[in-house]
Amino acid sequence: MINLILFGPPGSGKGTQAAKIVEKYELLHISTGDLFRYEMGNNTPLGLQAKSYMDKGELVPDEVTVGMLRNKVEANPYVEGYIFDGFPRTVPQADALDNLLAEEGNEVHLLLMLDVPDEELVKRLLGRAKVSGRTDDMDESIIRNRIEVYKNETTPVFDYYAEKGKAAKVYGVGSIEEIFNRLCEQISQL
Ligand code: B4P
Repeated sequence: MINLILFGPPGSGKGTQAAKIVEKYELLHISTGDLFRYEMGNNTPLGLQAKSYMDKGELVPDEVTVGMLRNKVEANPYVEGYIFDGFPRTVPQADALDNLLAEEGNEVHLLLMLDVPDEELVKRLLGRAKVSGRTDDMDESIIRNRIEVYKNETTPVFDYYAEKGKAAKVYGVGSIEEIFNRLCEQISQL
């Protein structure tokens, strides 16, 4: 079993690379962003709650996010491993994930961080807005707030796993295939 976290600022290519990793390693892909968008699309109470945070570029509160993640993991016990995309985004979420996996005698094996400069992130997300219709991608000030939230609230998660010797940084600029190869090189060292 391999359990990976794909980590990085908004627009760093987590969703893009997760799709390729899932195909190669046959892992279950769990993206908290996708789960929230699914709930929003169905106008569920959880979706409406998440929307109020996502539209401003803020994080959805930990208790909401962790509860939803736990449901998804517990509904899929017989898998080759998980790739967590966009989760954990805070240290309490990282603690919750470690505890959840430990209940099954399992653990996170590696966090892979995609390192991309801010200006490239803004360019990519404004580009994605034209096709995705995502409200959180349309306004540059909201994008910049998401990047700030990442720096202030999310980067400590990298240190949390780095202290355990379970984190690697990968340069996230280049072709999708080049970046995928860099990620695979790290995974192959497990
Ligand atoms: P997410 O859905 O996780 O989305 P993201 O960070 O915006 O995007 P990602 O990094 O996956 O980018 P992608 O591959 O699509 O989060 C959205 C929101 O949900 C958060 O702001 C928050 O409110 C909430 N949320 C989610 N998880 C949460 C949690 N755990 N706790 C609290 N709140 C949470 O790539 C972006 C663009 O770049 C695409 O257009 C792509 O085509 C392009 N691209 C990709 N690779 C490229 C490359 N190599 N070169 C050029 N362009 C590239």
